[in-house]
Amino acid sequence: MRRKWRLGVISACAVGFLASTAHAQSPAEKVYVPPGKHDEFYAFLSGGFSGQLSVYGLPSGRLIKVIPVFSVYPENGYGYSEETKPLLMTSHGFIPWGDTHHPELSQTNGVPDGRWIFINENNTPRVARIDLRTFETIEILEIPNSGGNHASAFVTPNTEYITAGTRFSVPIPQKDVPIASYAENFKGTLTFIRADKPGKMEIAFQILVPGYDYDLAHCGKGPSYGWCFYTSYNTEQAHTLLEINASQKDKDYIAAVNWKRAEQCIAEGKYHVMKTEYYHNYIPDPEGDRIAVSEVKKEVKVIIPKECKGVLYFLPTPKSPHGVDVDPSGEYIIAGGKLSTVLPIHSFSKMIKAIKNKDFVGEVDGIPILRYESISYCEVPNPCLGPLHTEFDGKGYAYTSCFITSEVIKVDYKKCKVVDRAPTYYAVGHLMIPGGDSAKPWGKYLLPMNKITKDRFIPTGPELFHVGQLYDISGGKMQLLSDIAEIGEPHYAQAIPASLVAPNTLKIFELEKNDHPYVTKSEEEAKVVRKGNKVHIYMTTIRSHFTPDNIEGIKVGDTVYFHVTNIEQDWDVPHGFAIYGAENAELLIMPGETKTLVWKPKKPGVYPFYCTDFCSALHQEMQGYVRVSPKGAKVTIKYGTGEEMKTAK
Ligand code: K7E
Ligand code: CUA
Repeated sequence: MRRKWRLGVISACAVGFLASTAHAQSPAEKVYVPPGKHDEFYAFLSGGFSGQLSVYGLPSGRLIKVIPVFSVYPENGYGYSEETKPLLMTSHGFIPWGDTHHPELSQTNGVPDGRWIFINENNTPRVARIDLRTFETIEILEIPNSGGNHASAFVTPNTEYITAGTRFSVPIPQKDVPIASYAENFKGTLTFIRADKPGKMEIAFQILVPGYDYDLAHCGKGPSYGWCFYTSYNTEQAHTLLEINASQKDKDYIAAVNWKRAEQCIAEGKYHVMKTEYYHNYIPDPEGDRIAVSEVKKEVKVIIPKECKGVLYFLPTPKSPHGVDVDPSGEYIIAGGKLSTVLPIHSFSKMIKAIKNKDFVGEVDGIPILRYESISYCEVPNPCLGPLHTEFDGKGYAYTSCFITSEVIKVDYKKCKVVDRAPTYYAVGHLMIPGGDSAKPWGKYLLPMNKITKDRFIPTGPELFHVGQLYDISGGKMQLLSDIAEIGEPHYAQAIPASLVAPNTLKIFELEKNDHPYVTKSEEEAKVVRKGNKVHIYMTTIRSHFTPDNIEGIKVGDTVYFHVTNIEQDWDVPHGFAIYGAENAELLIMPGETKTLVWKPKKPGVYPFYCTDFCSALHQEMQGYVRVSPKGAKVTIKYGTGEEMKTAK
């Protein structure tokens, strides 16, 4: 804007010069965010096998946060503190690790709204909600009757639901059967989870589907509002050597679910209640006591498609499709095809017409299979090899990643032709455009995330960070701007203008609102309480000391709970807490919050503890001692800071 205005007041000769430099702005200028300036977008990249979610600024590519979700995180005590441990509970016990694939921002009217971001866990099927006021995980729901929760966590346009699909079919309900009985015993489920209220995630229903692998999903919008689409592969139902046995058929299916119809069937009682067990973990009061709780759920509602006509159709799709992506208008459904040489595009309106006309070529378990020719909008000719995933720029173009040929293609999808292509280095998986799977993409940038890094960074031994590559897509041709080092293996990502998130972020937790049962709101209230062999230490931190910082009377055999309240009320002043020999992690306590670390000292002695976060010029002085006496010793509890020791009552 500013540049244009300037053009009006300078000479014609300079106009030509300026205009051309404006167009030729170098990649370095396009990604340079000067010190002290902020990025335009938040980008959220899944961590893959790191189990976390990484937050980057775009266009700079600066890593600005790692949000622990499904893996413990010693850096801040996530999964180690008593307050956060319940988040990682499952029907298989406490699980310290997960595999995250697909983050998805909450939406209002099909547009990301910056309230929450959801992400799936593939290995022990779960979904999580991250609050974007605090950038922390506040809720995790386990998904029963599932194996490999991959087609997840995609949202419907008003975050009515997030959806989930089984990558690995399993016996449902689980039972001890020969693996070779796959075809008769194994099934998949497509799950709809109520997600519009924090702390209230709930499985609304599951749809029982044939035993295929359900890979990816996206939900419809606009005219296709009320529908979600899932790719499947292994319709051959192989249970061994899938690389050959699951690649026999020319076409697999996209499962098209009418979730409005499913809601009717639930209302009409056309479902089964299945006994099962799964965990719902959440923080009921994220600005109060901030303590996570676990609830065990015992049943789910299951819809069987042949008993709920119209809930599910199969769309034949070539060949072992991977991604399924719905364009901003909601009409075009683009599938990947890992082994396909064309890029198939289905038409939603043609699908509806085919359903009306009963234009079926067969059925499986009462699920009609639509005629491919009747639903196909077109097949983009000569796209590339191994098309996987597609995002949209909102200007009529689709960008598809091609794994085998390591490139991104730009497709004018209404005209069904490739208009640009750019190499990626190397073996690209997902790609991401800000808002690129929503009804109103912001466009501007494209971030393909590659599986192989090779020569992009100075070597770091056998393992290299994955590389994401930022492209400018505002012009006619894609322009590579920069390489970004990624944590773990990002699969999918999301991005949103910072202006939709930053103003809502919290700077502190108000000490006033902290109603943790072991909160200590002032140094005067600090104390040590023994209850049998459990010792509760009510401790405060403030620059630059702990209260109490000397504690005696602990004995071998005790379980010691350090309940540490950070009584600071300033932004960005956490204190850390670590004690010698503790078998867990540190605590990193935000202003106004209480966190609890459990310690079981094993040997008599005097144990130092200290603040781990360099919080002031006197941070190195922020330390203390705990005296541990032998089991049965007659040492009484005493504690204090800088004064006479108090005695516990
Ligand atoms: Cu293609 Cu898990 Cu979405 Cu990896 S998935 S790339
Ligand atoms: Cu508190 Cu360092």
